[in-house]
Amino acid sequence: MAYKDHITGQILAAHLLEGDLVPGAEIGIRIDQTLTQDATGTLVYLEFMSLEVNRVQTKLSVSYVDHNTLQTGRENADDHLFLQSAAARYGVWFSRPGNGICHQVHLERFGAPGKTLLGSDSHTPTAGGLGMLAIGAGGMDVALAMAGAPFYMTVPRVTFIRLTGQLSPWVGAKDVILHLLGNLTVKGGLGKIIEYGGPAVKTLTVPDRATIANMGAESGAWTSLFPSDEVTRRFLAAQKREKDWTPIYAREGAEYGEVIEIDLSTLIPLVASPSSPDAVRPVQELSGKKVDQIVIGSCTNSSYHDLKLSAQLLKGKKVHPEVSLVIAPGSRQVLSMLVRDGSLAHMIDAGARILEVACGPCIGMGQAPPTGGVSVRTFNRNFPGRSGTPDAEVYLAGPHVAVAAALTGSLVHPAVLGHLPDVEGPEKFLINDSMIIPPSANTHDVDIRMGPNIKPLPDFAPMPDSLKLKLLLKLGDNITTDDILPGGAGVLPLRSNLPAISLHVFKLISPGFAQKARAQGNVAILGGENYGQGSSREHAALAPKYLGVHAILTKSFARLHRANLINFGVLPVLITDRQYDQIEEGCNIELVDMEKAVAESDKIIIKLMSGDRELTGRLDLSVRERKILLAGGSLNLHRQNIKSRCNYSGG
Ligand code: MIC
Ligand code: SF4
Repeated sequence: MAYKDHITGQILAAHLLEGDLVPGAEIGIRIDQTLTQDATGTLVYLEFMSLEVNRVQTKLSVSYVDHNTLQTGRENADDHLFLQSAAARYGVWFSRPGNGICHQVHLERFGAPGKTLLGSDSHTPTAGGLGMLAIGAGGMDVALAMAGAPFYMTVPRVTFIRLTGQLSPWVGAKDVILHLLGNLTVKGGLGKIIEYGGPAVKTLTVPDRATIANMGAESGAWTSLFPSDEVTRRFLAAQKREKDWTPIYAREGAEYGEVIEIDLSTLIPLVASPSSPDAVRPVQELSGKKVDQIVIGSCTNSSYHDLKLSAQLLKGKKVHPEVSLVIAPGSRQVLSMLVRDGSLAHMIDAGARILEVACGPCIGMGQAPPTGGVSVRTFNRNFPGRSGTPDAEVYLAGPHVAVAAALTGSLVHPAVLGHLPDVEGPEKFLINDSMIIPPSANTHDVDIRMGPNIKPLPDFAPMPDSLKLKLLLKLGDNITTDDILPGGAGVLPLRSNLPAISLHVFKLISPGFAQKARAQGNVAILGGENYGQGSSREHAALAPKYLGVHAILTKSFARLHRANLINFGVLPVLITDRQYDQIEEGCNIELVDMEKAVAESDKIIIKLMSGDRELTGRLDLSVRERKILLAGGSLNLHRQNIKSRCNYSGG
């Protein structure tokens, strides 16, 4: 069957546990590896604990600490101890704070071609640069995979990106993915896997491929995949992991849903302008625009190659006096190598401010730009407010453009820098895994340490027969999870404390929402296209649910957020453009015979109380999803399953 000929099909077929490989059908696949990061990980481990499984069932599970590393109070430090002790208790590898960003470290030390990886972070697809099927998911789905359950997904359509030509000087991998995002937009990848091939793939290094796969997440795609070839083998060998290499190519005659050709020679330096990763423009069109801040780092562009290149471009020069240049290397391996080869000295001498290896400014953990400031970042997201400064203008770019802006004080074509240094990948990376604690064989007597900020998971009731709801918010298209529940140094430390974090729901776009929802009790939200794009944070579903949000009515959902809503028993209802226009903010609605509709129908009656009109919403749900919703969420369903198992064995 043709679906098995592309790389996607080959890996899915080798991991298929349930269902058929027919695009659009639901399948369950075996997960080989999982990764969690601290900001989503505390919930994952609380969820895993409630599954009552003694030890992770995957081949490898890693818990990283990279997001909440700013310790302005005890909360983050307490969470780190919780995560470290939970890892020790359940047989999970633990990457200590200071070891690096999960995706960068996973690429360096654990990722392997042909395997499956499920991560509680939307940029898990970074490992697709190695030919690994790497998918971002909500924490509950990762906890279940750790417990040995299949991961359920709809069989994606596969888009083939055929790369030809060769990148010109001053153009990098970031420009490839920005170019693609400009065409696809932030919803163009929904329901798809983006697979790369063609004669130019071999000209891209694994870190280049990882940059492209990383930011493919911004298109809404399930993931992105590169072949595993000689370049992959060399990268793994340089990481002393050649044994993990296996070749993977699409077979002759593989059929794709769509083919897009990109001639790399035609690409030019690009930026994504405020405030969406698909608002892509040639940097030259913005030439002369003054900038206040440059940040180089994040899981998109913080590899050794990108930072060595930045250092070479900065060497012997000075940062523009009106610009703050901030650099956060992606991992301790990267930083250590930059120290040894002298790159760090070039950065410091040029005036760069060096941060610890972590997500840092990418998730608003420090380095907010000044009021109305212009910041150029080598990151993957520039959603409004994400930088910590609501009116800042954030541009996304690759390291060439970022360094050129840091030195000249303006957005310019990086060729103004004159000489382009030749930066080759190292023959060997520096290997030192001392900050990664391996799991031990005997884990039973490990105590799990829970600080006072870590609150238990809530109990939710099963789905009621019908529900009367106040439609508290009417929103537009492409609402992000940062809009729903912002990041930043003030909010992130509350990720383990649902009552406290729920007070921040929608605070940037509708101040006072939390209080109003609480007072109201039963609430619905109306959205446009692509509701919930962005992060995997299940808090963006769980915290609204905690406040009483029981249904989201919208034209379409982002894949990850939709799964999180279902996992927490929030009903996703699809509506048409016309229906969207007919529903007003503040109105009262009734979801008539909701329980019956979820059990057996693809439709649900939405009664508009004023004017007594009825609309018919659409329920696009699998049998499995219906069961979860009826139980009041995934946790309830699994608790019920555990109970019936115990009753059975007890009886
Ligand atoms: C992000 O880049 O938005 C994050 C922060 O890494 C999130 C995860 C989170 O919210 O903790 C993601 O991408 O999933
Ligand atoms: Fe961290 Fe930013 Fe990457 Fe998210 S996108 S994992 S916050 S570096």
